[in-house]
Amino acid sequence: MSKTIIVSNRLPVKIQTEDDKLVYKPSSGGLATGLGSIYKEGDNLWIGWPGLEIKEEKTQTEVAEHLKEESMRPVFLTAEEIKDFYEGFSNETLWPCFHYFNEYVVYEQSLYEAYEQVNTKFAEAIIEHAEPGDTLWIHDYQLLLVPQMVREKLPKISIGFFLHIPFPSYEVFRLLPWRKQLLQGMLGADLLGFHTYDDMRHFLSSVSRLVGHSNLHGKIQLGDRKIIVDSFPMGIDYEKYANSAASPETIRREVRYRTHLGDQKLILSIDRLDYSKGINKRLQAFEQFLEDYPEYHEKVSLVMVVVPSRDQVPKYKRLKEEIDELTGRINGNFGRIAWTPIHYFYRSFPLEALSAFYRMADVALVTPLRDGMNLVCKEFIASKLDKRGVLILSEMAGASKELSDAILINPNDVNKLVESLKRGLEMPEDEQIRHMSIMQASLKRYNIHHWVNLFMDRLEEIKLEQEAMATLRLDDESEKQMLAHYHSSHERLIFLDYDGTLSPFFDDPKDAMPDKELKEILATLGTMPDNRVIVISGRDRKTLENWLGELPVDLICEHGVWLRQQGKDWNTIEFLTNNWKSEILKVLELYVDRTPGSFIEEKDYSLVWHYRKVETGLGELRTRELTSHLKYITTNMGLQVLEGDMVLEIKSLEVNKGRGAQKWLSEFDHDFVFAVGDDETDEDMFRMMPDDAYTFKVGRTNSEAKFNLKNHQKVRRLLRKMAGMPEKEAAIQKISNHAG
Ligand code: GDG
Repeated sequence: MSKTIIVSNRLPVKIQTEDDKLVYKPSSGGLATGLGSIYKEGDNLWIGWPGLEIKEEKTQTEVAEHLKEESMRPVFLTAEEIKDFYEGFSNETLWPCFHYFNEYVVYEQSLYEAYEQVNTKFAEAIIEHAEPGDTLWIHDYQLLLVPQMVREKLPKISIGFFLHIPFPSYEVFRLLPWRKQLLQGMLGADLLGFHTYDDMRHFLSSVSRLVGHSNLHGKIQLGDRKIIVDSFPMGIDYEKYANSAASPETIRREVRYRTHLGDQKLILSIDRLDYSKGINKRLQAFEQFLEDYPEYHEKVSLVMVVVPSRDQVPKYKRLKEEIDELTGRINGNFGRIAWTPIHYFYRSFPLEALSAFYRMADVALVTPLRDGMNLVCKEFIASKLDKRGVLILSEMAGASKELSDAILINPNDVNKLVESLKRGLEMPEDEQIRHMSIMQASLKRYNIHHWVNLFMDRLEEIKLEQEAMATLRLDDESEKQMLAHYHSSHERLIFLDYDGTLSPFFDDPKDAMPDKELKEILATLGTMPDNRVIVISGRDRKTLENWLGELPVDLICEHGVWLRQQGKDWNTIEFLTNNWKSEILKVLELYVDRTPGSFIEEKDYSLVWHYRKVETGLGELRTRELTSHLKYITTNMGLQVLEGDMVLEIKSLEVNKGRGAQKWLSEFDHDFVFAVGDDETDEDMFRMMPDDAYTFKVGRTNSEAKFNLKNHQKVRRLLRKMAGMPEKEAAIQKISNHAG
């Protein structure tokens, strides 16, 4: 039976040494809770690092045995790997870069090599446990290379990947020397999930600019694999926090804390120690608040929990010192015997203590400078059983996209923060309840289980879609049948599109002239007595005549404006006019002026706007503008606007490849019809073909054609077979054997 394997840097377990013995505690993190329902089922597994260095092989075996019972498979890391892969490349290169702290990024090749090595280790562990048909869900920035590493060994396996931290803008991501490798690593997945639409947009833009894969509505076609990129805002285990807020232990704690704090209003701040969380700015704002509003002295306190994290890293050590200093200064300057402005805790608390803080807080101050999502603000909302309380939330946290009922602030704007604090502390209760109810309803619905289900369902959908596409591929059996039909027939019509079908695309369309192999194929195929080969293209007739005029093929140019049978003169469709051209030309020239790299091609009966050489993104933007502009002005002109591969073509409605092909189909008897093409304009040709025709779409987009061929090389391979020519590799081999 197929299984699901979760992979993350850390396993959902805490292992500690107590009295020389290992003690295992389940992790209570959001991810562990959300995925708990999955990895414990059936044969499912969770693969990851157990969170501490274990040197002795005997202990490793013992740990592995213990974790096996819990459906976990450990990947052990050496002290050096922990230092270079985890503390180094993950936390000193990727973390600051992805959180826009460029000045903190360490660029060091040796750290990247350690990252690659540990990612290989994870990939090997996956390969050891995975079987065809399994589903993998890989998590976070420590494992960006793993999807592709697994894909190479298990090409068919279903892989989902989720990034828990922000994906930075292209302008920032491009600074990394290993940017291409990282993207290619991620692209090994079938589904790539991010917290927000912005993260996904940034990722898609980097993929397009750095590795050259464009996307259509978040779908990237990579060879014959379609990848989906989407946003899945992560939720929390709502019930867990709501229940904990109501538990007797939480209430007992609240009563205890209240006795010490008095009836002051409370502002709450909870974070892991990290420069991305904006703790300093928050303290500055609180300091200014106390300066600006002395009437709040002794009336309000800040409860600040900072959970120790990465404090071996120098930057984090410094940050801790700064926080200590600032807190000391504020308490020193403003404190009174009976009032401590900031209650500062540098440690972690049990869940019930957190819940008590959440319950007691009048205002939660969640002001990260950058945060993938931020779960603390969601937990605060879920804990507010009486719906009283105000959330002040940074726009830079992914959660702000969902929680528009919070007071949203820019964490760098200290004045605004101070003002928001005052507003929050003074917000009327009915307004608090109104906002809180809306946010609670949303978080209840989009909880962690919803998030897990949504992601897994989407991954399954993609796999099904990929399988459906795979059935279109010309398999050996269908190819054999087609060739048998071909050999037994005597009146064959073979329609071949040119660009993208017989020849690859070039930046300059003039460079796509036929090479030696193509000429040989067309000559051989065209000379066979039972064949009539027709090259049917959007190209102008001069070019096609120059390139293919000497070969034994018929030509249909400009999508059917010009037609020529071998040995005869050019023919054209009657009643075609060109009097629309000057008006459209003016519009196109306007767009060329505004779009460096674009140019106009004038054909006898059509105009083409090319944007292959235009800056990525700008070309697509201009095409959308131009298309709607042209569609508007051509409404009553009998013209059509066609989008091709990096081109926009305007021509008479009377002209299309289907009509061109129709002339051959009606004029010549046929017992075998073959048609191949790659773009939208070829669809007209496919539609015109008889039912028993063999129609092929080059590339993997939806089509009227029956089969797919991957690229122009696959087209040539098939045509060589029809022409009875040896396979290309075999031909080369033969020549070299002969020469030898
Ligand atoms: C990364 C992304 C994204 C905190 N103090 C205590 C404690 N916590 C728990 C909170 C919360 C978790 O830690 C912190 O989660 P965040 O989401 O706020 O931040 P990161 O750890 O940076 O997480 C982040 C997240 O991944 C998920 O995708 O939201 O943007 O950076 O659950 O409750 N828990 C306990 N004691 C504490 O003292 N027990």
